Amino acid sequence: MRRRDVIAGAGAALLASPSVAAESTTIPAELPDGTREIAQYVNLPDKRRLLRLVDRPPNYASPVDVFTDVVTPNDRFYVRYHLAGVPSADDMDGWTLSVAGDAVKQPVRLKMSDLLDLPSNDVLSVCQCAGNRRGLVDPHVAGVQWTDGGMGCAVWSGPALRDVLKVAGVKPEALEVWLGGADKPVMDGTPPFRKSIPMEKALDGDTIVAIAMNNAPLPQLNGYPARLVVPGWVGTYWMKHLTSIEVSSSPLKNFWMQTAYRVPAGLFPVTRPFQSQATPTTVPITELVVNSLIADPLEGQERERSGFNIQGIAWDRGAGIDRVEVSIDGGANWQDALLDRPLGPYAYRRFLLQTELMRPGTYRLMSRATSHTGERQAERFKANPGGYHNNVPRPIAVTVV
Ligand SMILES: Nc1nc2c(c(=O)[nH]1)N[C@H]1C(S)=C(S)[C@@H](COP(=O)(O)O)O[C@H]1N2
Ligand SMILES: [Mo]
Repeated sequence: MRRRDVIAGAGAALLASPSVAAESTTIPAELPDGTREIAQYVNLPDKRRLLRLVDRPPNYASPVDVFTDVVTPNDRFYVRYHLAGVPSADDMDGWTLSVAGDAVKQPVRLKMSDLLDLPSNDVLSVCQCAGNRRGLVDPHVAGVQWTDGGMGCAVWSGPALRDVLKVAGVKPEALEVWLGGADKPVMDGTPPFRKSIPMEKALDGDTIVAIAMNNAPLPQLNGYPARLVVPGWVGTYWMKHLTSIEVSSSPLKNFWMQTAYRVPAGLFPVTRPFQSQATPTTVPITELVVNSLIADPLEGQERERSGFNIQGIAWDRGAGIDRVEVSIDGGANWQDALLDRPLGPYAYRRFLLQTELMRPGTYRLMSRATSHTGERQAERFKANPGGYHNNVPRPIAVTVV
C-alpha cells in the first residue's frame, strides 16, 4: 500500500474523532506595545476565555484552540465593536426592525414575531473581520491588533433578507440596502456605525437576518436579538443589533463606507464588484480572500518525534477549498494535506496531515490553501493602509522532542 492510502484510511477516522487539543494559554508574541499590556484571556457575560485586545469598545479574539472544530461555539466566538455604546439585553426589550427608505413601496416596522413568521434559512458561514491578522503585519498598522482570532464559523438561522424586504416591497430603482444597529457613539463627533450592501448581495438567498446562532439566541455581544449575515463578505457588513434597514436609490455616504474599510482598487480579486461604492482609486473591502490556519499543534507546543497530527481549517469567499498544503520547514517544501468533506461553500473545511518520524528540533509549520477558482494564499502581504486581508501562510513554531 502506498503511504498516501494509509494516510487516507487512518485520516478519515482521525477527522471524525473529537479534537483533544489543549487550550491556548500564551499571549501571541507578535502583539505590539499598547496591546500587549491589556491582552489577557478573560471571561465576559456568556463568553469564556477570549483574548482581550481592546476593552472599550469591546474587542475580544477567539483563542486558536477553538479552530480545531468547524463550528465555533457561541461562548468562544470573537467580539468586535467600533463604538463603546454597546446595548444591554434590557436595551433590546421591545426591539423592532424598521424597513424603509426611498426605494420601498410601503415602510414597515417588524417585530420578532413577524420575523418568526417568515420562512427560516440556515447558513453555515465564516464571519471574519477584515483586519484579522493585522497584528501580524510588519511594520504594524493602526487598528485592532488581531492575530488569528478575529473570526469564527457558526450556523446562522433566520429569514432571508430578501423575504424581509418583500414585506415592504422593493422599487426598481433600489441600489443599496443601508443598515443600522442599536450601538451608539459615546463621544461627540464619532459617526454612528452604519453600513450598506449592494442590491445584488441583499437579494442573494444566503444573506439572512439571523435570529439564532448555533441553534441558540445570538449572544448579546454577537448582536442579540438579530444581525445581518453576509456569507463570503468580511464581518463589517454583518450589522449586529440590527434595528434599521433602508432600501435606497443612492449610495450611503459616511465615514464607515467612504473612508474606513477600503482597499486600493484592483489589489484583491472579487467576483462581483460593489460598483456604487467604488472610486477610480479605492473600493470597499468585500469578499474574503482564501486562507487557512493550523490549530493543532499550538504555537510553542512540544510533539513526539514518532509523528503527530497537524490539523486546522481553510476557508474562502464561497468558491470552496480545493487543496491545502502543509510545510514543516517554514515553506521550503509542501505536502498535500487530507481534506475533510466540505460542509458548505462558506464554512471552514478541516485539513489533516500526519507527520512521519522526525528528528528532534524546532520546526516551522505552515499551511497554504487554494480555492476551487485557483486562488492561493499570498506569498507576501499585499500592503494596504488598513492592514486588511492578511492571508500570508502563518508559521507555527513547534519543538519535536
Ligand atoms: N452594530 C454593530 N455591528 C457590527 C459591528 C459594530 O461595531 N456594531 N462591527 C462589525 C464588524 S467590523 C465585525 S468584524 C463583526 C464582528 O462580529 P462579532 O462581534 O459577532 O464577532 O460585526 C460587525 N457588525
Ligand atoms: Mo471587522
